[in-house]
Amino acid sequence: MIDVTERRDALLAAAAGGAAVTGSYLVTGWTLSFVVRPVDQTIVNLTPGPVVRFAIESLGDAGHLIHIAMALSVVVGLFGAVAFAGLRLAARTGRRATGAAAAGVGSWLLAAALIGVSTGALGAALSAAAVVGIGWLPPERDRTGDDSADADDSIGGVDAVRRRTLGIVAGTLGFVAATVVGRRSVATGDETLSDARRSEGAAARLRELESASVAVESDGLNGMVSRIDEFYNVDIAEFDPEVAAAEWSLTFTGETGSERTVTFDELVDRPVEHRAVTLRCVGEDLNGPKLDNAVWTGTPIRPLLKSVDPQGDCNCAMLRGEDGYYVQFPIDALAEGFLAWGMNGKELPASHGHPVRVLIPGHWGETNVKWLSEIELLNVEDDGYWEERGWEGTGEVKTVAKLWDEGITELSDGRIELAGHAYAGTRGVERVEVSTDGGDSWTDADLSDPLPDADVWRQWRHVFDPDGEREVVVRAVDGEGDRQIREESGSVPSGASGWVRRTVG
Ligand SMILES: Nc1nc2c(c(=O)[nH]1)N[C@H]1C(S)=C(S)[C@@H](COP(=O)(O)O)O[C@H]1N2
Ligand SMILES: [Mo]
Repeated sequence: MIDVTERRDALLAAAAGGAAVTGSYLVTGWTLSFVVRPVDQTIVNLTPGPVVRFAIESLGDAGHLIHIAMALSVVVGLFGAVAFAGLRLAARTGRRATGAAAAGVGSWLLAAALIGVSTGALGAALSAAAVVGIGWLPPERDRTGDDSADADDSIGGVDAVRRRTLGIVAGTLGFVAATVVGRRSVATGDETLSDARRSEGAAARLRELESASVAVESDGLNGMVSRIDEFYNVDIAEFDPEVAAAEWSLTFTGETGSERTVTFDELVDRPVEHRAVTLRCVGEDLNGPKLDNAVWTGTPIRPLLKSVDPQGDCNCAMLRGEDGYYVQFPIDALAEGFLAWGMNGKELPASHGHPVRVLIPGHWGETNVKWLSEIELLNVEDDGYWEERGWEGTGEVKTVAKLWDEGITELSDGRIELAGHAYAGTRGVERVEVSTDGGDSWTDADLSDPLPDADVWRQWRHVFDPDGEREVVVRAVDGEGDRQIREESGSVPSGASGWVRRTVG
């Protein structure tokens, strides 16, 4: 009988652990006040660079799911242990209220230790206390079966206890499911930019980019602007932080003449621009897919930066995001940057840094901090998240011309269309050269029209008659006349180099 009670208590404790996590999530969402966040962040920070990279590259979302499952089980286990202690205390004292109070206070202390005193801690404590308080049954009921509904039948008494326990567990699971579904629907941020945030200007820029594009037969290939849901994503954390615009602010700290905090309303009141900016991740393979372009709505950083009077010795700054991400690079690059709250005429989506991210022209993707919260002006250089893991990805992008699968199309007349994108950061793309004989001879590809934007890719297109198998090679020449580096290297530490080669026909 004792072990039946203990088994039931263990089940209830696990349910209370789940309820604590869910209760916390219910009031906070995936914010810094959610009890799983610090544990998740610790796991992220303790995971060695190659493992993080492997997870992002090879497992994608599955890698994130493994991470989050680890963090979740640790936290459910911690709250479950507290609830178990509460249930034991109830059994010892024979008092339900004592058990519930112990579970509640213990959970609150645990949550407060994880995230500080916050609504998230309260949500965890109340949910755990509720499951312990409702779920606990005096041990005698197991033996005598004097549950009112089944008092005439001692076996039925055990069944009633079991039913009640399963009811609590099922109720908790329902609570978990309802919370997850409910918060999901809160978090889909694909609203069109309101007029106050200058939606028409973005629409005009989108049309301008559209008309600069080269017409291609391929339908799978992005045009000049990547669709938001196809724009690549690189995140160190499992879930996107949820940051409401009204609660967002950016603070300039460290070596400043005067610290300054900017709110979202102040930011969108500043002079607005709609810039086409292309992003590329330093961690991708030479012909990898992590290259995309969008029209971003935002405001230049330079005047804000000037207003805080940067004074550090290194002429450098550390930028931080709400997910615990950080990256350091020179102020000169930062001053060219852009604080964006809109993407392709929509609110900046959660996955791309809602409500505000930074865009640094011509630099690798990792400098473009999402959910930006702090810019710290430094005296000495310091490593960012990826630099601590062996990358050198804070500098300018390498020049690249891509030829993805969806850019290779057989036309109805048997010829082959080759199409893709080329990117050289702020140097701009001057020319894309295509060889269909393995690099013996070269032809200039057609290019999209040049645009006024400083940091935008160009589309290229070339049609040829295959007559058998051909080795196609593509390479770009940047605006300074420098050709894409021929020597092949992998992406670690400072970006892949070489020319994309593919067998076609
Ligand atoms: N806060 C935060 N910012 C971040 C990252 C991150 O994990 N967290 N990833 C960086 C990297 S490595 C890249 S390549 C780009 C990708 O931006 P995207 O996900 O909007 O495409 O964001 C950068 N900014
Ligand atoms: Mo990246």
